[in-house]
Amino acid sequence: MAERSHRPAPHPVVRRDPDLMERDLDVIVVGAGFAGLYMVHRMRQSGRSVRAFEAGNGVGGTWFWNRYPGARCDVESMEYSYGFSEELEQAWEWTERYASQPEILRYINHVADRFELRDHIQLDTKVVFAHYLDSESSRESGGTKRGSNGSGRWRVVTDDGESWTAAFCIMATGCLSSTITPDIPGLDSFAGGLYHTSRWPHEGVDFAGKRVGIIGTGSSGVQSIPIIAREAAHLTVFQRTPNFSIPAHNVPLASEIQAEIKRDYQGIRAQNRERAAAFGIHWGPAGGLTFDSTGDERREAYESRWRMGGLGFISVFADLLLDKRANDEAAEFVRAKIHGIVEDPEVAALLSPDHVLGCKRPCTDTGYYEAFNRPNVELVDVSRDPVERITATSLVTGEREFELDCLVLATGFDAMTGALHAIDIRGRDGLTLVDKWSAGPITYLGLGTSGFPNFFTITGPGSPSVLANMVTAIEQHVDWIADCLEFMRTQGHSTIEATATAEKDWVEHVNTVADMTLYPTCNSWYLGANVPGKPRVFMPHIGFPPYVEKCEDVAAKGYEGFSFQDR
Ligand code: NA7
Repeated sequence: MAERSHRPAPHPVVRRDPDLMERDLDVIVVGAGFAGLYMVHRMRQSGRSVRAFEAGNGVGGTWFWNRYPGARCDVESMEYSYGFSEELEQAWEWTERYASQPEILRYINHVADRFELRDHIQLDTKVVFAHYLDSESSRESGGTKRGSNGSGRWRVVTDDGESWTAAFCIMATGCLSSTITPDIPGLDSFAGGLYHTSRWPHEGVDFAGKRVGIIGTGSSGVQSIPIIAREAAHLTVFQRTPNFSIPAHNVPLASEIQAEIKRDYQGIRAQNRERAAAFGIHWGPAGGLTFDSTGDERREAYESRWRMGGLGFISVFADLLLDKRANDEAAEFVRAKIHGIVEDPEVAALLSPDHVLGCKRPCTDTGYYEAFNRPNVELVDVSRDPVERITATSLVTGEREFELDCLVLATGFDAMTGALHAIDIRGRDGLTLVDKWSAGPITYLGLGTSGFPNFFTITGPGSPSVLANMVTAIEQHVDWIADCLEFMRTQGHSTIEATATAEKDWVEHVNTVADMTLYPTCNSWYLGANVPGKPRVFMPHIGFPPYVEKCEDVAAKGYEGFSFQDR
């Protein structure tokens, strides 16, 4: 059935003329979202042969797949955009304070055209495996460069059965791209429309007159619920954990604001790079430590950030994610706001989270809490009365049965490592990435991992990634990798590999920093806690500026912590 879109569609087998293809490349990039596109651009600029493989049938990554109603970025449009080209940033006009998914997708397509990247991107193609050819494994490879049998190169095989080799394999697979479909008995038997927010039908879904259920109240649920509620006859929200949401106060972007930012765009981006998450310079500085202010000052600060809207609320005071007492007070402020918006006090109580504010990524919404005042919206607490099974026509909890025409899964992602582990990646001596990371990801700077020479992850675990403005984090990684490849070329190095000592120290450092904060206190996807059986390890590095400083220092010291081999 066409509507059963939670299962990724099988990728068509595309036949290509083998004579037209260069199979031995300098660089293979996996993924063509923000990271993949910029990596391809930098490689082309440096005159390397490069090919990106992309599973989707268009570029855009996250913004290609997540087409659910209301999908919108929670970082403001003027900041969530590339800064590498002044011409691009001056030419592109954003229309809203927060860009919608269709607008971001248009922007990414514009970038692909403007920098003539499409010839180097192969769509509709999944990478099935990526194996490093050392002297043993290369015997069967058929590779032609470097060692006489292709040793020292990566062999990549795609789902159309084609095989490629390259000196470097660069993963631009995204942090939130491996979708989670919950293991609920009977899900496959549901006869109505079944949709995952991250695999939304391109033609949209007509919910008019339908009884709709939605599982999940993370960002995807929170953004889509108000819109589905307006369209559907009835919407039942199955909530396991409530999430904090701050109103976005999205508005059309005034042309004067846009022009003002463009007058000193590079300067503003530079100032943003000095901030912990690399965005939000216009929020102004955090108000110091919470309890250095009086009660009245604190209340005014919370109110002012609430009026401003969005993720800026989390940086109202500098210690929000460091001091539990400080966090409790800000969280209580948000809970009071929820009770002020939601008319039924029992529903308001159910919607009020009791975890640390910000330890799960807070949502940014338009009319989320208000949606629960509608007569056609019902909130069901499935932490108390869990979902037991799905039938052809209904969702059954321990106590009730809900007849549904459509079911939406807003159930999230196997974040940061899921997309990497979906590919059979093997390094030196056949070591698999899955085995190497069986107790959690081990990386040096989130860029490389020992045993995997010439293998890079863009915004990999151990880098700021999801705790920073993703586009800025991506540009910093791509630039670092491109500079590193240039260094190798001038020095005559053929391989680079993180050392085991450097990555061990780095993983310890990432965890030490996380343990100084309140981040590890709840079951977030930052910790992998949303995936049954996934090791509980805090994956992103907290703090963009010290991370960048470390990366620059490593490079300045001749890539300290990496080892090289020469031709
Ligand atoms: P999230 O934030 O991981 O949210 C997933 C939601 O789905 C969350 O509320 C989960 O509850 C819920 N969930 C998952 N599995 C189940 C089952 N089996 N039963 C009930 N509820 C379930 O994903 P999103 O797509 O919303 O957002 C991801 C990020 O994208 C977001 O943070 C932004 O950065 C953009 P739980 O909390 O696990 O109890």
